[in-house]
This record gives sequence, structure tokens and C-alpha cells, in this order.
Amino acid sequence: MTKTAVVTGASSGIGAATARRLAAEGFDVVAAARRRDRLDELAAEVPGIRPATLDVTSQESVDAFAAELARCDVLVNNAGGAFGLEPVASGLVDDWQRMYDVNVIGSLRMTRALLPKLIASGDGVLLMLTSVAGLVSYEGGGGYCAAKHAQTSMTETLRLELCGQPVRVVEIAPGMVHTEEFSLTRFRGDAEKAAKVYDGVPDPLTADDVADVIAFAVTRPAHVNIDRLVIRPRAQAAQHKVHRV
Ligand code: 8X3
Repeated sequence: MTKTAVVTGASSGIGAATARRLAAEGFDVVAAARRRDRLDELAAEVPGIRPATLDVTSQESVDAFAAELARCDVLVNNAGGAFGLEPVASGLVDDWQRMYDVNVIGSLRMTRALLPKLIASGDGVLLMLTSVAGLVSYEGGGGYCAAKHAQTSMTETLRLELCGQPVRVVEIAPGMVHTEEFSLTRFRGDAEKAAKVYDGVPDPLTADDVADVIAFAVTRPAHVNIDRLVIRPRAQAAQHKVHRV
């Protein structure tokens, strides 16, 4: 029986790389995101990927998506992102609300909608793509760190509540990953500022590096739960300790 993996935020970056990688591992992959044109391109290129339009910030969209889905063995809650880098003192309420909505409530919506199917699979894996921002705080990260801390806490709670059910709850927390959009979104489209984040860093992680550990985590035997895996580039010893050349 081919297993079905749902990946949210699959139109770019870590989500797209994860969809590709899980398809290569033999999963029937449902690549879900708002930008359908990108998903169609991905699906046309990679056998084993099915595109699905999904906005995790809309309950209606999540309900329609779940109603169409026959089974789900793996859910990768990847949709998320950072908006703005203002200090807390001048944090924008709209940014904070959007970050909470997509990273936290979006994961809640998807978890509620697909958990019955994960349980019914007999060996479900619910994977949360959090961030090192869910484990530490840093200046300017206020709203994003708060949202990611919430998502981390939600993951821990879920693992406790599902103990005894045939569902593993996995958290993957990446540090510096150079994707085409993460930093650009954070800096509201300012490409120069976005690129500066990675200036001189010999080898930031790529989306494929993260997809690799996601594939590892979801392909362990059913009794093996990778609770949390933190992945950073060698050049980033900590949030404030980055080697640049
Ligand atoms: C992204 C990693 O360091 O920008 O989730 O918070 S960081």
C-alpha cells in the first residue's frame, strides 16, 4: 500500500524540496499551497506528486482539502513564515497576527482536520516544521520567535496527548536555511537586505538539507519517534555566533 504524505507550503523552499524528496522515497505526495501554478509545475515535473490548492489560514479551504483526501499517513505542517524584523516595542500587530495565524493556527487547523486519518492509517506521522526561533529568542525576532515557540509548545502537548495512539509527533527545527523566499518575505521584498543575512556564510543550509532530515524522520520504523531534531549549518554555532568569510 502506497503511503500518502501531505506537505503544506509546498510551492517553494523547504516544502517543495520535501515534496520532491518524499516522492522519491515512494510516497504518494499531496503538495498543498495557495499558489496553484507553482504546484502544477512541480507535479508535472515530479512523478508521484499531486497538486492541491490549500490556504491553511482559511478554515473553509482546510475543510474542503480534508474532505477530498482519501488517506493520510504523513502530515508535514510546513506552511509558515516570518513577517518583519521590528523590535517588540514597535512590532506591527498585523504582522504578529499573520505570523500566529499561519504558523500556529494553520498547524492547528491542519492537525484537527487530518488527525483522524493519521490515526486510521495505523502508523501516522505528524511532523511540525518549527525553527530554532522556537527554542531561543533573538532581537528583532519578537513575533516570529513567539509564534515558533507556540508551535513548539503545541507539538510537545500533542505528543503527550497522543501517547498510546498510532501517531508519531516529530519536530524539525532548522537554523539558517537559504531559500528563495524566507528572508525576502521577512524583509518585505527588500532583496538587498534579504541577501545580507547570508553574506559571507560559507554554506548555509539548503531546502534539500532539511528535506533530507524530514525524509529520515518519517521513514524510521513505526516505534521510533524523533521527538525533535535541530539542524543548523556548521557555520552557525548559535543564533548570535555565525562564521562569515
Ligand atoms: C528561520 C531561522 O534563525 O531566522 O526559522 O529564526 S531564524
